[in-house]
Amino acid sequence: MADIVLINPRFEVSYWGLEHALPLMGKRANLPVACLPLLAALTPEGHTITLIDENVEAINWERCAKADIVGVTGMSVQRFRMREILTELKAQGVFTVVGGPLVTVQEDYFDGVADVIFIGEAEQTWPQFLKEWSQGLHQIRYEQIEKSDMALVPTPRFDLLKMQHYAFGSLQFSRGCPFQCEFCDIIVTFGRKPRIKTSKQILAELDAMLATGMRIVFVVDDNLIGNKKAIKEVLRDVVKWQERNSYALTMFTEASIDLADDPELIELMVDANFISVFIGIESPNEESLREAKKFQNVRSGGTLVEKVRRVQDAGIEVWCGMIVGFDNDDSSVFEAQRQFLRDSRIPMSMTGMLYAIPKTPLHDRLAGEGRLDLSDVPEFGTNVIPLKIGRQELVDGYVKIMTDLYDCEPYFGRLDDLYLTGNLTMGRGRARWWKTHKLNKLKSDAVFLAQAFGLFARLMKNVPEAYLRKEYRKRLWGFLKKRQDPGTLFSYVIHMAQHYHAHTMAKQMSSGRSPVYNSW
Ligand code: B12
Ligand code: SF4
Repeated sequence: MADIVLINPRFEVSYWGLEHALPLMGKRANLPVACLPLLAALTPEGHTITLIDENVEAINWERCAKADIVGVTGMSVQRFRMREILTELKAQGVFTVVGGPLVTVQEDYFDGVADVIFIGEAEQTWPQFLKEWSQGLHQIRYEQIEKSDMALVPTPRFDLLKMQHYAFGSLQFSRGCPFQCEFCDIIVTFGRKPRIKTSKQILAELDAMLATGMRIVFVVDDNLIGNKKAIKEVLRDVVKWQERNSYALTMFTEASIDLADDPELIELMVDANFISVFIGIESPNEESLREAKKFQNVRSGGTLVEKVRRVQDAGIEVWCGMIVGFDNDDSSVFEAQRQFLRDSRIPMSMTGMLYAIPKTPLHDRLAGEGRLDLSDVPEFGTNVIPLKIGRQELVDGYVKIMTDLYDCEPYFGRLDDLYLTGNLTMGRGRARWWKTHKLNKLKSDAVFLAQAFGLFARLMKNVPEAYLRKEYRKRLWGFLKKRQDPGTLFSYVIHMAQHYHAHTMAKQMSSGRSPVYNSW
């Protein structure tokens, strides 16, 4: 039987990492990576398992040295640290394994630094490896060919995480996405057939999450609505669960834009207490969307702005991913992107330069055209050599967009347009239920108020720049004059912390104090 340690390495700065905001929020990481507690749950009884998230605690090398197996996970923004950790462990003679999103698309990156690599999902291969390892018969490479049956995925071992250090929790309902975006590695790894857990499993996970004390949860699905019929069934059960548990969990997730075409689905998400959704919009340039095979974004049923507004009007805030540097993008793309985000009232946009992830159709195409920069740290921030814009112009335009988007005036302009002029009303399902459960409402309002003012006080104490503190005070006052709902207030103050992160990141990039961080 093995003594196992699993490590999630330190992240580099990224848009969603919130690294600049986390200390202000009193947290060490945004959320726990979902694979660690899941791999622990997939580990057969008899083995011992310890989870280390380097984002919340330092690696205990002595502990690792005593382990029989040390596993490392990671995505692109952890690649240097992944290699460092594996190299250090190897030097100590530790038996190491590596898996996760990065090694799955770039296995040669780990040549010689790990004893065993795992490609793709590991619901079958992880227990298989442990069995073979116990018999001294393990292989050096495991690739799960069949996609995991989600109905068999166990409840993750949230109890092994130090949950108090995370801003949010993470849960997974489904995997896969039916679309075919050319740049996307998710469908390469998880396939285009959405697979979903049963309601029973999902409710058990909600119970387990509740038991950790975490109240805001990211549902880490690639596309929550990949199978609309199936997710509607699950959401009906989640709504009942929320009612039984006094709407204890607030959720946000990722979905495709066709959500806007299905009012019943939006309503169910609202009733289940989803308050925000991340949508890959990528570009207002239709030619670029077609080029990227993002056909769902150019379907009839209204413009992209109208679709975003439909989701917002129902009470779900939209966050988005945007990309510059498609073959059909010329110099006008930067202003078009700014204009689109203004019109659609999206405060939080992860804008990035197109990146060709290995194993994707985009990577194959550009390799064939000789348009890939193969360096591990491309000089211009992306490995794509653009067609209609120069490389320097692309990176300058990207940094300028980020700076403009997260300047105070444009950012709070979009936010206030949505929250104050647009009167975004999140949590309508919860509000309906509270009408007949007034005591629960009072309790919940008190918690939201305490959290909102607690976070605001932290911002006032810890944000070093006086001009930002002044701006945040002005904006809070502007908000309170128009709206007093405690839940929305808390969300508004969270947006200040998110602003601090993105604003700082953009400023550091534009002044050359940090490298250019792309979205990959
Ligand atoms: C939810 C999500 C997020 C969330 C949560 C991130 C987090 N910290 O957990 C948010 C929105 C915050 C986010 C942010 C980012 N993300 Co993200 N995210 C995802 C998404 C959609 C799901 C990840 C997930 O939780 N899956 C569920 C778990 C259970 O699956 P899994 O980790 O793959 O684990 C399975 C296997 O891989 C395997 N496995 C994993 N590790 C190991 C280790 C061992 C030893 C073994 C044996 C097996 C194994 O076993 C598991 C069970 O089958 C993925 C897409 C995807 N499907 O991978 C992108 C993805 C991982 N994100 C990505 C990126 C780039 C980012 C950002 C850098 C973007 C940015 N610029 O801000 C940031 C990083 C922020 C950070 N510091 O956390 C990329 C990574 C690219 C790559 N191939 O490396 C992905 C693949 C999306 C994409 N194509 O762009 N992300
Ligand atoms: S919609 Fe998102 S997850 Fe689905 S294929 Fe496109 S980029 Fe990938």
